[in-house]
Amino acid sequence: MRLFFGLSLPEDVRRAAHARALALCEHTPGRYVPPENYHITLAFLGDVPQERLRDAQEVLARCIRSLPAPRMTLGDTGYFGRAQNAILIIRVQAEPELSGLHERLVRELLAAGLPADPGPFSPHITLARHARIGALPAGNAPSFTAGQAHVFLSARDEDGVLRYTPLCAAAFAAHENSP
Ligand code: 3AM
Repeated sequence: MRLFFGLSLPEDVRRAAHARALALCEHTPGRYVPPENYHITLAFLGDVPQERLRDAQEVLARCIRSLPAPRMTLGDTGYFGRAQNAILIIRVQAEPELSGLHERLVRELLAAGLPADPGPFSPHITLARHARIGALPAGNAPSFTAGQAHVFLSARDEDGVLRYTPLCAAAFAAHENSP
């Protein structure tokens, strides 16, 4: 199974990201991602035997349970790759602790004998693939706090569309001021 660790988005942030995608698609054609797939990748594992899913989940839970939930802000719209065939993204501004978390996840995955792509780490939300970049207007820039992290399964559905399914969740440490 093809796995990665990621943060799911609060519903209002998912809506803000989708509104940006809708505003962009006229000038930047591409293969737009279903909004249910929006997430922030923390670490990419790749192919993992099913019997090791629990070990992966334990690495995630161990690495985040003593961390306060990270604060983030939706940043500029941008892209990876070539402007004619790009991955269209929203950059996510986060505290440096998020890069530290990525590095720790990679270290602990490798120590557990699980695969991990070492990076580089660049927090983002993917809006479209195979995009031809045109005007990139600014959009809403809400700040938000991550809720939970998940082990996601990446698999194509029967129509060949890539779907990301959260398999298990892990919680950040409760904040002192939280209810
Ligand atoms: O949908 P996005 O792009 O946000 O970018 C990849 C994708 O997130 C990311 O993991 C998610 C699921 O594929 N990723 C990071 N390193 C990767 C790699 N080596 C990778 N995906 C594939 N191969």
